[in-house]
Amino acid sequence: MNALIIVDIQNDFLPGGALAVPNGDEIIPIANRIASMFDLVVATQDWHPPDHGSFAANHPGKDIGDVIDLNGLDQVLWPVHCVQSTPGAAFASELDTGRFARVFQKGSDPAVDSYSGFFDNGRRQATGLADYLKEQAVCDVYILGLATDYCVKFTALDAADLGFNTFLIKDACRAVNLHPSDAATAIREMQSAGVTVVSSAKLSAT
Ligand code: VGL
Ligand code: ZN
Repeated sequence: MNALIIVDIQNDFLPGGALAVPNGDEIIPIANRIASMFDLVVATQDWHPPDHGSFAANHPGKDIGDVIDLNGLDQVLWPVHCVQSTPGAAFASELDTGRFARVFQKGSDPAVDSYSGFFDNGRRQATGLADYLKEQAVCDVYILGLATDYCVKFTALDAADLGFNTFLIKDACRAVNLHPSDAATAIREMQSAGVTVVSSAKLSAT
């Protein structure tokens, strides 16, 4: 069994959103086109309470982009984004969600961020995604979404670490690029961890 994991294609990560990923909207037609090629499709959804510790607004005197210690972990501070049940947290309206077998929400604990779709950044709580994929006898996972240098990267690293054959669909991801080289660095890190980089155009053959 193979599975496609669609990471965080939510309004706040699209152009015009609170934490817009440049050109993030360009990946939506690719996700829609390829979803039917997979045995199973799941999605992750960044899902923060208003008092989340990753929001700069919740740390008086701190700015977006600052790095703080949040309960023992380095934390980049972000604009308020993907607040639970707000339009910004909703999946992009153009995204075809009809084949999503399950949605795994993350980032609900105000005390810790959760970039990976599998675990929070402290690896204390699991979202249930790993157990679900194992229950469904998935061996190969293909990952696309937003953002290459955060949630996509950590989801791919955890997938590889959990023993899944892990593929990154590179042209179906976009990066935040706080530093211009972040996307390239993230892709190298994933490759070093055993993740295979593929292109959506070559997928029908898999
Ligand atoms: C993400 C920063 C903060 C992501 C989520 O989806 O990559 N990035 N929250
Ligand atoms: Zn977030």
